[in-house]
Amino acid sequence: MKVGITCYPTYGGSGAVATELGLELAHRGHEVHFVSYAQPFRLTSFRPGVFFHEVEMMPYPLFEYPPYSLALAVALHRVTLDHALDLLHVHYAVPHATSAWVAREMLRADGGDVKIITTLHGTDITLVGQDPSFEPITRFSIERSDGLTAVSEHLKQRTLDAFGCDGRRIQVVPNFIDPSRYDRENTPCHRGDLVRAGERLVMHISNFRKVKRVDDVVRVFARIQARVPSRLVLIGDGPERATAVQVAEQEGVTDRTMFLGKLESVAELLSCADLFLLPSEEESFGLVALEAQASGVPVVGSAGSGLDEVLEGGVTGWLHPVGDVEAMAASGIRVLDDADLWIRTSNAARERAAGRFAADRIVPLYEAFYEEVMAGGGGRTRGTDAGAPGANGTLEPGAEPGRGEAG
Ligand code: GMT
Repeated sequence: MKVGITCYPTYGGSGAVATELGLELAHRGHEVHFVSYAQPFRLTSFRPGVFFHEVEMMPYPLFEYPPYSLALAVALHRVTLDHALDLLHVHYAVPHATSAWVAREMLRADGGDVKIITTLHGTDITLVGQDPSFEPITRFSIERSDGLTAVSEHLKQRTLDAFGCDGRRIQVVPNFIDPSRYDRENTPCHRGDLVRAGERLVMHISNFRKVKRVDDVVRVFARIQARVPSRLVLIGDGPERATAVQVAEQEGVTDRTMFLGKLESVAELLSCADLFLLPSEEESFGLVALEAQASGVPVVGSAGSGLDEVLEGGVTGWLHPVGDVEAMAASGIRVLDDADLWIRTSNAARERAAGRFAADRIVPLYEAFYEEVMAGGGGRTRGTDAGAPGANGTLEPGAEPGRGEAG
């Protein structure tokens, strides 16, 4: 199949998932064309069957807000025509689903066509997409997609609650990892550069938006390090960094806190972490928590959103109510203090990540969904939608493609 993929190229989960998916698809023989305003941050080297098309924007003094959505629509239209794409798979609804719809309207005006699949990732539904300035067009655009996927049951439900989606079926396809990239034993680790002998390494990775509650990361760490000699390593950057620095000062842990900035290759750092903190307000999935688990790192985070589907509470990590820094710290101290518990949790985390969320199991679910959409399905909810296992729009990881809803 020839697939166009549009995503945000910047540091973040949706761009990471879109890029890894494109690379996996190319590996399986598909031709993949990325279309975005910059090279996605995980698309770093040549891969056969993978192409990147930069969206060109004409600078013009009249534009205080250059119309990127239109330029993207033009690029999607052009790339679809030039490379005879079968489908456009856009990640993050705002504004990508709208640009894809415009591109398809332009194609149809000339007798052409292309299928559109939109993958909902998180704040495109839970935050940005619901803002009154975007809500009607988010609803319109996702309803015009030929297929919709969401990265968790939690996000699917949030989408139905917020947008109703007029009976459209939303296929849940969880995020995935390549287990061989997160091999704790064999990955070179920089532990000696990050902590001293006898200290434990606590880690957080994100784009430091408010939703990530990076201030809580620092508060939880401060309580942990009062009991267990440890250091906090923060990877990423964003608007809440200044707050995190301030809270570290207030809590008296500045000298035990290190900000490493936006690093692309997180596997080698995760492989030397002892604990991962993700106390977000909400996570539709929490890809980074999956990456941490794949690296054998116990995770402590917030309950009540998509993280519940990624972690097995009490087995691969611990989830507590949003903002409950005391409970999160208590779980962190417990697992760092108890070597047997740490080993059990670390092994369980690795097994869960490699067992349920391996690329080999999840990517075929996308391929099956592509086939279904190309065959004209993927849109309306079917009569079988309620009740039967796997008939609620979810393909269980490991389900045989073609046998579940998508078949
Ligand atoms: O929706 C966002 O907040 C942006 C997005 C990103 O690019 O960072 O993150 C979301 O998509 C990821 C990949 O599917 C998920 O793992 C994250 O949980 C999700 N973020 C939120 O829901 C806050």
